[in-house]
Amino acid sequence: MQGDIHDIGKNIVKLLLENYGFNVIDLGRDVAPEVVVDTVIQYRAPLVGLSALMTTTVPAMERTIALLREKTPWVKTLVGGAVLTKEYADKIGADYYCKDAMETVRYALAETEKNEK
Ligand code: B12
Repeated sequence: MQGDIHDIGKNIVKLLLENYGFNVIDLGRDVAPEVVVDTVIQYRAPLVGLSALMTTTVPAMERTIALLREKTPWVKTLVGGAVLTKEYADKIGADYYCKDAMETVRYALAETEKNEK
């Protein structure tokens, strides 16, 4: 998220998703909400993963989700990172919370199956 330079967990999530055949567009770290929205529009992405490791960067996650809801209503938001919980993810309006990389893969596979039906 904007203001957050932690990226080890995000990189692991990306690596595992790619190993399972997903095409991942990695925006790196410290990313403004508008950049996330513009990228989702450009690629018509079906799923966005957002990572926050600090309590101070969770508000930027909430802003990003709100902007995505407004501008790209089709996209599903998936959040993770050490400071998040399922309850907090629900509170900030995320579609799903994953505690680790493998859970992220399972969610992405389930979503793909749903979209193919
Ligand atoms: C490594 C580290 C750093 C490294 C980061 C290197 C890097 N390139 O990422 C460095 C030294 C640079 C760093 C800097 C800072 N850090 Co630091 N850091 C850590 C530390 C020790 C480990 C984080 C980590 O990489 N864990 C390993 C990975 C694999 O786990 P993970 O990130 O949780 O990811 C997993 C899951 O959460 C999940 N996941 C993660 N992202 C996503 C995304 C999605 C979409 C999904 C689905 C899942 C998912 O899957 C991952 C794999 O299983 C944590 C402590 C901790 N226990 O978390 C502190 C910690 C996060 N840091 C902290 C702080 C305060 C800072 C600094 C502000 C310190 C300072 N005063 O300068 C700066 C931050 C500057 C900034 N603007 O961001 C605090 C945050 C406190 C808080 N609650 O807000 C922590 C918790 C330490 C502490 N106890 O105080 N840090």
